[in-house]
Amino acid sequence: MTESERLFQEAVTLIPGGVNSPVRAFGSVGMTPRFIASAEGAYLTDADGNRYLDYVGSWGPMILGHAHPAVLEKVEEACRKGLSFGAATEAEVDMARLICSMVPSVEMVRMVNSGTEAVMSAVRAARGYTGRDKIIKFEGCYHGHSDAMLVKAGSGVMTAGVPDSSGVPKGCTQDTLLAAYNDISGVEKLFDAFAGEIAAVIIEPVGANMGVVPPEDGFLQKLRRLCTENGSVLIFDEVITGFRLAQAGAQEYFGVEADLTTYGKIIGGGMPVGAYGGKRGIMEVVAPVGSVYQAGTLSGNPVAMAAGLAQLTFLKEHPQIYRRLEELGSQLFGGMRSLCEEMELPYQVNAAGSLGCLFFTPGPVTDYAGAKRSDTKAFARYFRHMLEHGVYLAPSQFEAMFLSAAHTEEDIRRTLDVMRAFFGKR
Ligand code: HOZ
Repeated sequence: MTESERLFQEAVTLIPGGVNSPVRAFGSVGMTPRFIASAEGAYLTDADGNRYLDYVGSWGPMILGHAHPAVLEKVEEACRKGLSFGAATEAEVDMARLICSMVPSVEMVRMVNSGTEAVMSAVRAARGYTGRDKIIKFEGCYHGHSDAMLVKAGSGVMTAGVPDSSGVPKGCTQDTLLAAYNDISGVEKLFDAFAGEIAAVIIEPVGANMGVVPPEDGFLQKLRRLCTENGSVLIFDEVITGFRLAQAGAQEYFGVEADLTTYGKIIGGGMPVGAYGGKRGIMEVVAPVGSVYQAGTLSGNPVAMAAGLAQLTFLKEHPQIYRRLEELGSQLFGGMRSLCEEMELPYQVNAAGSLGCLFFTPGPVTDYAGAKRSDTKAFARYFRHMLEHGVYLAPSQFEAMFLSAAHTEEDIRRTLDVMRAFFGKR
């Protein structure tokens, strides 16, 4: 028995499913998880000493690679000064200034501890600001696990085959209206049917929790227009795309501004952090200025701020990283497309910059229904082959591959060779 197997055997007796977040259980690929002992650059090492080329990157935040010296140094420095004060610190002001300087639509920002918390709070702020209750979300978009968002959510909810979680009272989701990703006419119909009632539209500007589903040309722009015309708040959930597709995330990449933006792990450089921010007029509804309550002892935690400040400062000072990530993305995802053509595989490679995925389905994937048509058994076989050959992918068809600045051309060549070997032997 391997050390990972031994740990998992004990874990399932102590932790539900043996993991602290469902996708990590490897359930949808019919395996048991590898327990990770350490990571550096683009590589992970498991509890048995196996090394893997990592395309998860802690689900996005390790954009500079694991254990980046610039981040580690600042974290170590901060730890020596105390781990939590539950009081205001200079680092929080620095962090807010930095985020506002990098994202034009963010004029004020509030730190929280996760993407889930950021979304929950942003939706509350939008409702408080507009005095309306209803929100529109898109099928297959994942916005964390707060009650109102667990309706046809992506990510682990999708692989678990439970589009609506139990334990969520109907009352909590009755104001969550659903639309299909990339279907603007569906959104228009909701705006007509619920005129004057919609507080916000929330979207992952690139769907990255139903596999990767980019917005079609003009889709985000049309949402922007609909929100403006109807006095509704446009919320971009940039937990995945923020500071990844560009400094100002998807808003810069696609040239559309949100009213509120939510961030997660990437702004903590790997530490547990989230934030929501946006137009001053909206953010001023948040307590203690306004009447929308939201709070937290660990919000703006000094160690987390140190990590986030180091990572975001590095990104700001090295804008060429974004060109590099685009190049790596074209090499990997372009290479995967060429492989599909060359080997006559009827599969789809969807990508946006350094995010992408392979869908095991012949038709284009533009929404949740299309993503669900993917052959998840074929994905599981592919996943197993990649893992056995040292390439660590997200253990689910409905997650993204994440590139980092630490990946190299050689890493990508090797990844494509491992893929080619899998498809060659089918
Ligand atoms: N919600 C994450 C994937 N989209 C999974 C997080 C984790 O397991 O760490």
